[in-house]
Amino acid sequence: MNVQEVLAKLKLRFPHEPEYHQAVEEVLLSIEDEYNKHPEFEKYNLIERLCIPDRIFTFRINWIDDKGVVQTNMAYRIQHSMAIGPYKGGLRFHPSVYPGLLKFLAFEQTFKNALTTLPMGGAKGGSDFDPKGKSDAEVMRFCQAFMLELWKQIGPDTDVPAGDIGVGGREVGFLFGMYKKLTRTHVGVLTGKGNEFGGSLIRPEATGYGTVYFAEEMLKLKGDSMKGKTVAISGSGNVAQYAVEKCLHLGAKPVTLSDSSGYIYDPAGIDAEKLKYVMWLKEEKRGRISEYAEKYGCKFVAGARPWEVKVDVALPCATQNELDETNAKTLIANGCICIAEGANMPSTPEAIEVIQAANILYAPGKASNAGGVATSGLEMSQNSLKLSWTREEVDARLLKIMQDIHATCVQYGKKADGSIDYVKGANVGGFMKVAKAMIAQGII
Ligand code: NDP
Ligand code: 2IT
Repeated sequence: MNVQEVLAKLKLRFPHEPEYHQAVEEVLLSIEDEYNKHPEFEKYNLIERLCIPDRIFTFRINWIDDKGVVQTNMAYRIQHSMAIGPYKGGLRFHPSVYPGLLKFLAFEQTFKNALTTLPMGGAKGGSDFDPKGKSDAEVMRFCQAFMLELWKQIGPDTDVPAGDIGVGGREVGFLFGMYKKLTRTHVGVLTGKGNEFGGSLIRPEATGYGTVYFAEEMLKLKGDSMKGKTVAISGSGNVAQYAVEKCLHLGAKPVTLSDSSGYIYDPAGIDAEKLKYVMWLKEEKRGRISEYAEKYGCKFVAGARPWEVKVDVALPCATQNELDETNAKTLIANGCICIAEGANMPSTPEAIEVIQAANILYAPGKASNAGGVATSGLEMSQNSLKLSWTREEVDARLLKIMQDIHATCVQYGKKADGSIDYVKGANVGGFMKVAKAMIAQGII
């Protein structure tokens, strides 16, 4: 494989999709050496087959807002790879959603899911619908209209969506309700469901908890731990909230949170009481993080990201490309020793270069945020078994999976000086599993 040739061809074939090109380039560059050791991979044209999704569904959605106006949105489901299990991945509702964004996410998901040790393929979907400022009734009507189109393409053994940005428990509930009404089956077709109707305990916590478990594993290998560390966290949604909670469990001190308007800096630390307020603010009131600064009398920096604060550990948990080269340089100059991504592709390629050159601990999202989809996999297992496990059981399995992913990264990413290239480790580890499965199943 010649990475630049593959990329050039892909860009020509699928122009104007910068996030997709970025995700593919990162993976190809880090698997190149390993790939070229296996002539059979080239013989089966694995790279091209693995970069391009199996299929993409595109559909228009109409729904009626509270004023009686008929609204139109675009929606998509990208089924990327079914090599190792049913298509699996979240749904994103955000105005920035377009096929290129979802293609990057579905591509990443395929390798991430392979790393979890569970049998799940890769997918992603969503819509340019903006849930901000919408009433519960509007969100419900939108979700129902979305499922009215999607239901034929998904199923518990075919494709199992879940949440992502703008899609949480409320939306999954509405989507599940409509699927059930249309098919008259009560099956595990979505994950992140309510506990009363087949959801798994710990699924809401899993991505944030898993990210911090992964950071702890990286630090442990260096004889260190999260205990006593000051932590910058971006975002204030599902992943960020539970990253804060796990930091507190492990004795670390989270000091920042953010949203698309700016970040709060609370040098005293975001404790359990303040976290409870954040959960209420974001999940019930659906307010802005600046209200935290007003309530607790701390700093709110409008239009900025939290990477300028002096911390030991950084956990980007908001969105793609939210940590750039300048941010990376500032974090390192301020003594940051560990970055674990809760979000998908939050660091730009230039930032990753700076971070890796500094040789600090750095985990890419497909390794460190895999706890969310892994616990979705555990939800699927429980649905198939028609039983539910306790919090303790699911949490113990989540921890074990994060430790196993860490071990895979160490296996494939160990450098001559003994340090670990977690980007290479995660990409090669995920790729090898999918590649072997594809070869075994023939040209399909
Ligand atoms: P939520 O919708 O719960 O929260 C998203 C947070 O990120 C909000 O604080 C939001 O602020 C902020 N944000 C979103 N877009 C932007 C933007 N363009 N610029 C600045 N801030 C932004 O989503 P999640 O917490 O579920 O997801 C966060 C990240 O984690 C995403 O990258 C997602 O793909 C990834 N992830 C999620 C998993 C899950 O299980 N939920 C699993 C694995 C990864 P605002 O409200 O102002 O938009
Ligand atoms: O990016 C992700 O891994 C998710 N949004 C979770 C997907 C899932 O199916 O649980």
